[in-house]
Amino acid sequence: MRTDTPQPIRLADYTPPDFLIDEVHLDFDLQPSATRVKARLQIRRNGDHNRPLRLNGERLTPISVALDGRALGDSERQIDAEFLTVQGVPNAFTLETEVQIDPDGNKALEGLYMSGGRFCTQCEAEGFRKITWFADRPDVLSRFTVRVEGDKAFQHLLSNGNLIDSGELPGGRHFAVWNDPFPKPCYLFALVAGELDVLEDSLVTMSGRTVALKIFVDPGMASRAEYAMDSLKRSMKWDEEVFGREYDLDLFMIVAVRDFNFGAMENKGLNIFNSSLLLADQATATDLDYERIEGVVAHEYFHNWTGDRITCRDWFQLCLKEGLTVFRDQSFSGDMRGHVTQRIKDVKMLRARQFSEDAGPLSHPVRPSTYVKIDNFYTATIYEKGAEVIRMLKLLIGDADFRKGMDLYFDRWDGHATTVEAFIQCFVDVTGRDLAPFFAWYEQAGTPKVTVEAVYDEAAKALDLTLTQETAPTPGQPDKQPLPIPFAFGLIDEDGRVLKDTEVLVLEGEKTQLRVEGVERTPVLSGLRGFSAPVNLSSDAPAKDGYVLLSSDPDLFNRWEAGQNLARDLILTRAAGHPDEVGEERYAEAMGRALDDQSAEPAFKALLLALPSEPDLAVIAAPADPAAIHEAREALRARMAVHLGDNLRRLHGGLQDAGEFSPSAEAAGRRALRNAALELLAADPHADNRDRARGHFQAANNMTDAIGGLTALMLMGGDDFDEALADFYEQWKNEPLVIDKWFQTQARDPSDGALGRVLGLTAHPAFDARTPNRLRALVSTFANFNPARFHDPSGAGYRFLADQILMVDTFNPSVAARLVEPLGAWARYAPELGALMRAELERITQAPNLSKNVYELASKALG
Ligand code: B3K
Ligand code: ZN
Repeated sequence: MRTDTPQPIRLADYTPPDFLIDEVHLDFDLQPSATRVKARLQIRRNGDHNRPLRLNGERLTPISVALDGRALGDSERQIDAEFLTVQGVPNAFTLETEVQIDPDGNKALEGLYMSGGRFCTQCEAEGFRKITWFADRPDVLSRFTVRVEGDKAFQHLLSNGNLIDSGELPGGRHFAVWNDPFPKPCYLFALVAGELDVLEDSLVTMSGRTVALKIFVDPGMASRAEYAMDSLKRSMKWDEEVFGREYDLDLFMIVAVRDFNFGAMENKGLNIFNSSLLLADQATATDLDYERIEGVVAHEYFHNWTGDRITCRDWFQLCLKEGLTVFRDQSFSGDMRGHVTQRIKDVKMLRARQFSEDAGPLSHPVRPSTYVKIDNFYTATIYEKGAEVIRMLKLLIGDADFRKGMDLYFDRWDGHATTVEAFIQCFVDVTGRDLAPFFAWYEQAGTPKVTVEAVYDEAAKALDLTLTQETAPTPGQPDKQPLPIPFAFGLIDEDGRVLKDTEVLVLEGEKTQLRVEGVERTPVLSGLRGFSAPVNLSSDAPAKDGYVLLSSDPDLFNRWEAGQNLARDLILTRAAGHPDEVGEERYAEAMGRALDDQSAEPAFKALLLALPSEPDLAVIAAPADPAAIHEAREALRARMAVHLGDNLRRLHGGLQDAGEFSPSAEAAGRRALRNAALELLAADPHADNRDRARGHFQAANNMTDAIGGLTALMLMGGDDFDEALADFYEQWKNEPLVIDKWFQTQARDPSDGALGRVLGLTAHPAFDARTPNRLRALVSTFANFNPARFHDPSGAGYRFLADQILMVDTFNPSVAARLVEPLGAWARYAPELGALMRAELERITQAPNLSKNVYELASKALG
């Protein structure tokens, strides 16, 4: 057990830095287990005080400290596990330090570490302090010059900015010097050294400057970076066209590494990516991989303005860069791939990750006011809900004023570290509106529930709408205030004809009433169109209205939503022991009509066909019985598979692509529908469907179809699946990113024996918990996406997760902490399950030497 309770950090305690560091010169002498780092810092006192200089530093072996050229003796500086402190410093001075670090022994993957024999860094949020002593906080902005020296085996020596010098040295060594002219906080520092292949290209910016673009990857992999390069160029042009933002350096580099704690990192001019979000080709990447690569390349690139040029004053303002940048990447992806399907995918993700977070003990506001470990706050709330807040702002003030406000923000805050208040003030200044009520979206946690009642007055040809909002208490916030909720709605009649085009009604108080005049026929309300606010909508409309919306709503998002709501009700009714067989048939029939609709795109139909996921259903059905939900969902799938069998087989056969592979959204949409049809057919596992799945798997000429086939075989189970798994492994055993998919597929297997298989896989020679991708492929996929087996009544699934958390925590606390959340949902499950989940959380909090990261989440999860 931890003997000290980690102390929270509070937004209210923010004070400006005591010292500023204008210039930083770093000198790296690279050795895998004994790297020397010299730092020369030009420091000045900030404000009128005489406090000592205190710099962050952890896991550093001190070599020397000198002030204005004079070495400091032991009594003149204090060094402890977290700080270097120097008393009585002048108002302006140069501090020179030298430390030694051990990149090879760094398995937490924060600071400077080795991945695949290469040096790389990860400094956000607080990794720079593991490289050298520094004011490791985002509001200290410095100009960096970095000299990197190493053995020539480390062929490329990279850091931020522009290369200003390089050359050979005696003894088989070489060096490079980099200068970044843009002041930046140290969390944006990056260094990479190693043998890499490079894919090169260039782009002429809006003002006519030529920017060199380089993507560095494992030797032999350059062709797999082509899609990322194409995405980068499209992102750069898009940011010019849509936000007027031009790239600022002469060089933009991306490096792909295998060992990375999360997706990617926006270091100035030198983005570092998890290779799973960068490398793609037809044979090894799925369409989902392509889609993510496009989105994440854009995201990290967009950070150049929203994050790098303008950064956060403190880590409480994280959504200032993250929510805004997610909003920007979602807008980009929508422009690239279609706004309806993009919106559906974004909302699915929001519900799956953020709504469930908000419904549990880890619920927190988009801008939290306290944290223990900032690493724990890179959450769906900061990112996804943070993006929703920007989206609502744009809807409320309109596109033109949104753009004006953004322009003002870029103008006013370029080169600074700032706050969410300062951001919102820009929109107040351009619109003259009072956005104080809107600000509550940043400070109040929880998902509002909006209830709508619609009463049609036939005689008066008017519809009376009554909308109420309510947000349940969340930890630390017992009382909730009403929020301004943009509610986009329209009306159609029972034959699907438009009665009223979309209007945005803003719900201000707890209750909002509106009389819509001139409604000629009995209307069907299409509410919360396009998911205009991140809320749960509940209405008393009958199921027949849902069918009207499903077939005819001009708002395609709501068409999809209507299908999801109908399916959800049918599944939950059956899970509660009251199957509505007539309703299920009706649903299957309606889906058949939707599939036949020639005007709808395949990508949209694929989304329509997928039933709400089991985790999403469990959030709604509290207290949830995962086994009952799984069975009920499978029953509906089976009914659809039987009812739509001919239709699905026809689709599956007809959508086969004969031509050359293309990763385009359109081709991906056809593959998505074909694989969705097959996945549904797997719910009716007769010989013909089995043959079809086997044939699909064996004939696959791209990874999307291979995984689609493998998944269908997994759902049908039996020898076919075992054989396919063995073949797949044999074929791909030398491709780590593909083997991750092999682990993922088994982790998702909901069949009875799957838990034993998952437990056994941790002993597989290809399993390595030190590689975050591999760990997540098995453990996180299992805990998050396989509720039927994770919630095994024996508690073995929970025990497995807790064991993995404790084991990983000994070397990589931030990755271990990200595994805690599934256990945190204990209160939403049946009491017997909840008690077993709690017991594992308790076991975790009592473990010796637990990290602050895991302690914070596990103890909060216990409530
Ligand atoms: N800014 C990084 C996330 C850093 C996570 C640190 N624990 C990636 C991104 O959001 O673009
Ligand atoms: Zn980001």
